Amino acid sequence: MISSIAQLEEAALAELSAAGDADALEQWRIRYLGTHGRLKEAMTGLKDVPKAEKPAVGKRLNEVKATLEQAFAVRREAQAATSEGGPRIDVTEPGLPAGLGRRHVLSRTIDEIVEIFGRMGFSVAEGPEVEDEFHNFIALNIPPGHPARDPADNFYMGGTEEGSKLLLRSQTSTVQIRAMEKTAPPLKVVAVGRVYRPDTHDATHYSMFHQIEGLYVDRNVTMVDLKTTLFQFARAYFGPEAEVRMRPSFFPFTEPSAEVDMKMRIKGQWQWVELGGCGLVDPNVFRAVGYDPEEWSGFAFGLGIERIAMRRYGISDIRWLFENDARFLRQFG
Ligand code: FA5
Repeated sequence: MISSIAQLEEAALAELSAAGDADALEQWRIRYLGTHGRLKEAMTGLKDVPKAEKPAVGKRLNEVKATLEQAFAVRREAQAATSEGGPRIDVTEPGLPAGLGRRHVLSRTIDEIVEIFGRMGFSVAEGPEVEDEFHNFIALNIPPGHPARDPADNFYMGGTEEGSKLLLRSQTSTVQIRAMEKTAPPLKVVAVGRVYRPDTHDATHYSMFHQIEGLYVDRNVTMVDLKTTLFQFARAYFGPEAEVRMRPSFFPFTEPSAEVDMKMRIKGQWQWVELGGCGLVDPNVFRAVGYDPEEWSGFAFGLGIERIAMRRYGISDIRWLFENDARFLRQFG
């Protein structure tokens, strides 16, 4: 029995290497490994083998089965790769051009803006997107009970006790506090990042957007310094005819405060566009970080990056910036 198994194995392997195409391989499989194939036949014959020999013969049959199955798998794979029937791979054919990605129009805008402020002497500061109430509110002169802390206007994330709640930051002004905690005055930084507000999505509002924050602290800083800085930025970014206008406004962390508009050309027409807020740092903010408000003064501003990118690149709906439709994004390469 053992010797006839060896013969079976030998014959099977010889025939396998002679099988020249997919059809012949399949025929071979049916002949040897099929439900009524020769191997199955031999296994059925096991019941007639004397009891003492059964274990050895059974073991041998199993080995042959494994060998044949493996040899078949190898042959079939090789055959599929080279034969006409299988997938044809011509390694000499030129490949398809690899689709190169490109930077997102918002990332580009951020780089351009940071570059301009970098040339004006601002270094880059950072802070976390998940903030505590101290940095998002208290240090920014927004006390408990202030409407800006309303749960309907913020994404609170946890903590129940007043004063120890966490939230997704609603403005990059939090980074003013983080920067001043870390560095003694004077200080000149910009911070760019995501902020979150439960605003209803429309053409100009999204629940996650980006701001650029600027903070300059030194002796005798005035509104003139603030306006000059914003003006220089506007000219560098929107062109030599761009203009800046400030309208009186209110923010808890600046006094006086103003809305910033920039005049830019949109589809050939000069228009005033509101981009953000600004003002002189409120003395209470300095006290919260241990700066002496008698000695130090400063300005701060916060601009919406999407609004800037939309104006600059003629994008009329903010939602397109976040839908990741490649046909839209490809236009800004
Ligand atoms: C602020 O967030 C202040 N922190 C700005 C500031 C900084 C004032 C420093 C003084 C000193 P405001 O909530 O107005 O301000 O938002 C600033 C800008 O963010 C807006 O002018 C707008 O350009 C942008 N913005 C606000 N909400 C959205 C929104 N839902 N989607 C897209 N952009 C928005």
